[in-house]
Amino acid sequence: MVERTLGIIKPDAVSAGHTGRILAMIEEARFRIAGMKMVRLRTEQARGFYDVHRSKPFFPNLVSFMTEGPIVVLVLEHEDAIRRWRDVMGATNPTNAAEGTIRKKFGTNIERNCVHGSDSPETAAVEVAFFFSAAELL
Ligand code: FUP
Repeated sequence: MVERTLGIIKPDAVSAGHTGRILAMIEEARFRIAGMKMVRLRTEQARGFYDVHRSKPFFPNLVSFMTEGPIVVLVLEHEDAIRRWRDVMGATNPTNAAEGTIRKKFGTNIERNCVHGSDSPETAAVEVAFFFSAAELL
């Protein structure tokens, strides 16, 4: 089934100049890019986006990291896109990520792990709508 998922190239990867190489890996994995923009999250937006983690000890660091610079948000389309994008990203902790994954290549640690991906159809729908109107998806 063709699905859409939300991907984010996080501030660490954008500022390090890895955007182009990550986009190349996305295209090599044959995702169709249905939406793409660069934004800088404000604190309240980052808090809202990661609301599910609000009570976690890492939440304040996560919010300050995600607001420290521009991010690239993407809507990626493919059969089984949610799982496929998580496979291409690799494990949350880059240390545990498989060889050849984006997080293995470009992630620094579990907090600065270079990319985000939705984890279910429900969160994908919410996360895509968080950043994109229907008219912005092509
Ligand atoms: P993932 O779906 O792989 O992005 O992982 P999670 O939803 O578990 O975590 C979301 C983000 O919270 C991670 F990308 C980074 C951050 N995080 C931490 O900073 N510390 C942790 O121990 C776990 C997650």
